[in-house]
Amino acid sequence: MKTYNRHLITAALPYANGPVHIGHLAGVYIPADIYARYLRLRGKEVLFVCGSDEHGVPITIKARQLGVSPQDVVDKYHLMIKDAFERFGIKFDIYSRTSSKTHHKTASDFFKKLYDEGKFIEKTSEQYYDTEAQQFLADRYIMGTCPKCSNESAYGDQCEKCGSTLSPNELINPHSTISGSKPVLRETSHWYLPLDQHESWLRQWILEEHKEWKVNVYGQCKSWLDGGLQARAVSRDLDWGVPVPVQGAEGKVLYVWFDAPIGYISNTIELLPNEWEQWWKQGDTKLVHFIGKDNIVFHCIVFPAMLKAHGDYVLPENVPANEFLNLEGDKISTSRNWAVWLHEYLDEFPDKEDVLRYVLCANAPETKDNDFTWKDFQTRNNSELVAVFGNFVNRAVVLAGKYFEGKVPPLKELTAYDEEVLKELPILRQAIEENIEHYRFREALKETMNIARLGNKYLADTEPWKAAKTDMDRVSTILNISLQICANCAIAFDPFLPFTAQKLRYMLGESRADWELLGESNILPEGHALNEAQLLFDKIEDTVVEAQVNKLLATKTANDAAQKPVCEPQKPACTFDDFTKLDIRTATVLEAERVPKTDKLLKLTIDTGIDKRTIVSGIAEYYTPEQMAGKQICILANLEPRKIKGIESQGMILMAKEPNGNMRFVRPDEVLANGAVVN
Ligand code: B3M
Ligand code: ZN
Repeated sequence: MKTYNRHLITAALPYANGPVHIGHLAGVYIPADIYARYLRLRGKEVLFVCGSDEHGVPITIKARQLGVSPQDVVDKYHLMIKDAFERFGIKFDIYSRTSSKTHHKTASDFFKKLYDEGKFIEKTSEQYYDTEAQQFLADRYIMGTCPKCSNESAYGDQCEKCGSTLSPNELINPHSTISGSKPVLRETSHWYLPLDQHESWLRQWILEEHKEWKVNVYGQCKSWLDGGLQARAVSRDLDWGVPVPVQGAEGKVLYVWFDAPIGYISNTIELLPNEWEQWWKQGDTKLVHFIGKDNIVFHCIVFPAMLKAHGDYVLPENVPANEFLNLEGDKISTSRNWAVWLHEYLDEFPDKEDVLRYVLCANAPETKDNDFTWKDFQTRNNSELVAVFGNFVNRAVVLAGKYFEGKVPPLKELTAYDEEVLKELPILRQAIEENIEHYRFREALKETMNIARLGNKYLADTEPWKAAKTDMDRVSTILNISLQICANCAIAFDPFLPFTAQKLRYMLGESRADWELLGESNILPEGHALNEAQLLFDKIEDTVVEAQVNKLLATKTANDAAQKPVCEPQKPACTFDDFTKLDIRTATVLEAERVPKTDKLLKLTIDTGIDKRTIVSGIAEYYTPEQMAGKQICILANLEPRKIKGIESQGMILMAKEPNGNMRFVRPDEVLANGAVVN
């Protein structure tokens, strides 16, 4: 076993384009914080690094939507995220940001070194360009019709209606969301990290040397590696990010996934300008990245390849990525506002940071996606935190107040049961340590809770309130043991529920948690003075969780309303005379052809029963000429002729338009003679 002298812990840098929600917390920040707090308690040298990820296209899109600058967007969310983490007790050693000067310099220097040493390849490709806005378009800036489901608002990288992954050249009628114009393909050159050249050492390093990585992480890496790695572009044509530090690269920035992980390094530099290299470049540093499953490839393959290409840096020892947390059965989504936002929780549930920490850890998506429900939140609070942990501690401290003037009573004679109970403590300690060290935080929390369960059961079994009538020596022993179990809780819960552990230590008259005492049965000396009992948790009523569920239901209703196409309102009234002016009749399409140089128009030759005539109709998006030929339809025959694209159109085809824009022509339910009048 390798010995490590330093533990460098990173948590994924949240995008500063929205606040943090429970999915982020359960997946990344709570486990990372537990791990860091645990190692600190064990006296290890720990550095826990994070910060906002402030580059990338989504931030520029958000800025454009709001009519502000990208800097305004990241300033707002950076502060909001940083503040919420602090209030929630996520104890980073530094929480900085990628728009900082230090980061720009670090990322730029990193790129430059690789560039100078010929570690990139340069390639030219064709990308969509907006000639009006005079800029290249990221995939997200291109919209058009989805080729799979005809959704007219599909993005260049994805259709959010049918979920297909797309590339911009698959879209029908693509247009730029910046100017609305039709984008053109234009050549551009970029730098690529040739991951294929790193494949063989990556295979050895991950697949052979890190078989202990979590199954989901190892499996994802293996399938990437087995699929064969390809060169990845590390620059983009964009005006927001770290400029590419190469002559002639104006208008290009580092790809956000190139600069973001370097943010871990920059933030360390910002905190420890003189010592950062020890943390990143000495082999006795254990580097662990906490991330969500969508970030696995970047942390296990791309970033290690960057570090290796650069040289000198340590590689991650582990990347304990989690799966996703859903909310009330649905995927958490920032854009659909389907989330429990941390800052709102903190405002709405004052002094209940630890309840959320507890529920999210107890239900963390460590091996599979999991679901957060408000009902489960309430149940875990009421029947675990209140009924077990809180109840036990409260009874022990209150009884010590009642019978022993708030002092730890002496231990008299131990029964076999007492000994059995005390023997459990070191076993539980070991189980907690084992689990934390293997990134099994749910299991670790369960074992921690087992200390409280042990105490709660011990009190219920020994019933000191009954013994008080006959045998005060027995009461003294029971309460001594109970208080020692409380003191064990005050240590073991510290990484998980830091606010509660601190409150509990105050009650026990203890100033700090000393992990080395965990498992012992004589933490509190005889005669040690306790403080007043106070409740660690209180019951959460039905009305409170119902209000939260209702808030979500309101979001759902609003989302559904936004999704559902609305029927056009009824037009103002017309008279029967108005109606009879319209000469609507059946007719048959004899021939159909596209009108050259247009996307929407068909030229139709029609038999109206009265004559044969030409009608130009904007239906080419819905019907091909082949589909129209031979079809019986209805026309407005007496519409004044007008010229369309130089062709005289004598009438109009009647079409029915659905609220989503879909159009179909109207015809009788059986074929009739042409010229039959509709009224
Ligand atoms: N901001 C992606 C995410 O939040 C990204 C993580 C960067 S870690 C270097 O999913
Ligand atoms: Zn689609």
